[in-house]
Amino acid sequence: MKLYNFFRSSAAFRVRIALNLKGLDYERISKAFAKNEHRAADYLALNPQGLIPALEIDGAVISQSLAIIEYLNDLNPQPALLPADPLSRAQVRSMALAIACDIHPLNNLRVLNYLRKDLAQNDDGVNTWYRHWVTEGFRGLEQQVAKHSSARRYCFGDTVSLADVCLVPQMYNARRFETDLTPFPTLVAISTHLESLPAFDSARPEAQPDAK
Ligand SMILES: N[C@@H](CCC(=O)N[C@@H](CS)C(=O)NCC(=O)O)C(=O)O
Repeated sequence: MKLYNFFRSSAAFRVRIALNLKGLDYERISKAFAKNEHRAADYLALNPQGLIPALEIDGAVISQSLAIIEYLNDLNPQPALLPADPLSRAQVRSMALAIACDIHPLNNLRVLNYLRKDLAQNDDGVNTWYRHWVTEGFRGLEQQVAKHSSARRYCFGDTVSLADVCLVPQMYNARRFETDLTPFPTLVAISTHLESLPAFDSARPEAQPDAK
């Protein structure tokens, strides 16, 4: 398996966590954003969406981190990243998608670059935008997770799930942009616990070979 990866990519961070949880070996192929390597013709030929990550596996290429993780989960069922019963599955996906569809895309690099370059926003404007959308998304998620977490160790129940895999990278980015996290004690407690687990710790950006 080859993971088209960049240490800074939080969507790739999700996939790295899932690969670690499943104990799977993979080759990392770094695509540096600063050099626009994710927009180069060779990568676009593999992933026309031009975003990181993509996984090459058995001659196929899969883009979109959640599609990759669900595929890995189908092939390697343990530990299960989605619960068995349909309602619980939907609730875990609801949390994961609140991050992956409602927070992350608004704060992606290309969005921040557009704000900065095309709409002439300075750092202050860009950072305010970033924090606004994390805060907005975390507000609902905090309540959702508080309802479903058993002991503030995992987002749903008392086992690791797709929601946890999405939470930690988003929390990492929220901290990087100095978002005030005091309104989100449940999310902070869960993320702190998860970050102590080896599968999460070794997936963090600073632990990647291409981190500068
Ligand atoms: N929904 C996609 C998002 C992928 C994505 O936006 N990746 C970011 C890095 S986290 C990226 O490639 N950004 C490059 C850019 O914005 O130019 C997924 O979950 O894989």
